[in-house]
Amino acid sequence: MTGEAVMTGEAVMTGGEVGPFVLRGCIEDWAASRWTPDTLVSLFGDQRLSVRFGPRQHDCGRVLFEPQCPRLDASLADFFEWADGKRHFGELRADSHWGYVDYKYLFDTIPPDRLKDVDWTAFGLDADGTDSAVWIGTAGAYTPCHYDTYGFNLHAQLFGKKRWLLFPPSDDLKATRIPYEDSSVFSNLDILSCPVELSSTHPHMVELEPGDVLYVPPHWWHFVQCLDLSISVNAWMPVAQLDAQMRQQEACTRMLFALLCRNGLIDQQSALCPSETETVACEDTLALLNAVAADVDEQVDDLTDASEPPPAKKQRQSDDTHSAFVRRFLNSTHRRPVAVVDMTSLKTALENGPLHLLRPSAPDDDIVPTRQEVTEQRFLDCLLHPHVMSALAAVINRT
Ligand SMILES: O=C(O)CCC(=O)C(=O)O
Repeated sequence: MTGEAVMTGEAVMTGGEVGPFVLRGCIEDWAASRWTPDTLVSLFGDQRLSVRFGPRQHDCGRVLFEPQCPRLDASLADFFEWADGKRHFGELRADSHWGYVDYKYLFDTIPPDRLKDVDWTAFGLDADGTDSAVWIGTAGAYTPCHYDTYGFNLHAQLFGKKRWLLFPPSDDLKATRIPYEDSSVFSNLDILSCPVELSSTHPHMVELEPGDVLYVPPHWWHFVQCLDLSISVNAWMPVAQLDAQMRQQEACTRMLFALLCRNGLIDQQSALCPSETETVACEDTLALLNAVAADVDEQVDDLTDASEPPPAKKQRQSDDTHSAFVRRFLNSTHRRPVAVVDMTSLKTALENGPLHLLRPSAPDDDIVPTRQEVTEQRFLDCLLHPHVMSALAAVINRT
């Protein structure tokens, strides 16, 4: 896909026709491109960071969501010593577990004068380390499959390698809102075991190497895994119109979630993601629902009709960081599209490690997807499904 012809309407908004791509050779000027574990130890000092752990043997069929992982606080120096097998954290040993210092905002963790080590201006974005999160993981560490509700994402690999599996928003990856987070929607599929449900999806796979920057279009599902000791940073950048709509749908989800918790149908403590630090209360959420409705009123409703935008709409589109970014790199020689991968190659890649996959004893060759029984959990997943929230928001906007 080339040229400006496609850069209108929903394709611009969602990255739909463009798909994920890697930019190579664009961060050589970043001081952060020379970051090593030693650099990070000196930047982070003695502060203690929450580390997430998981087993190096994976039980196929079971998604290990973040709230189910053991966590403990450690300094980065202790974490890297643990990764080298020079110390243990109780039962947690580097030969049986992976460890992940995940999703840490740089403005919270490194000295302010070093935030400029990360510099997104070369990408046409007004952002540096202040807007970025860092991810430091040992081989096998992963983030379960999810999509981000807001914005588009740039993820820069600084040290080691990371494998990304991406799926377009139109693929049905069995969304669940439990664990609940305002900014991510998780998949109920255990991607590591390459379940049969993936045969009707469109997996795109790439292994990022130091210096690579991955563009993740809005709402693309992703499963991300460190292949060896890995350091990366990312920034989520806004997509104005889409984000306003999503804020409303997220407020609807939050309201329903709060109602279900209040009535004892969901246990809030075990259902919340670690990033949700506050209790979700109906009263606060109603206020939020009203505040975001005002935002949506200000945005253009119809994302599809952009072939001849009226002047006001044109102005808003040219202001949009996302369309500017995609236009800038569409024909760039630095750009490498991320390719679709067939099921056999996907399965082989996942079986080659870094985790040891424990499959149930029955061979899975003749497994065909069966209609899922409607359990209480599944009913809740359906009730809170993003499609339902989108319909609910549309009804609210009409009334
Ligand atoms: O690197 C990871 O483990 C997850 C990153 C991620 O989900 C993101 O950048 O949106």
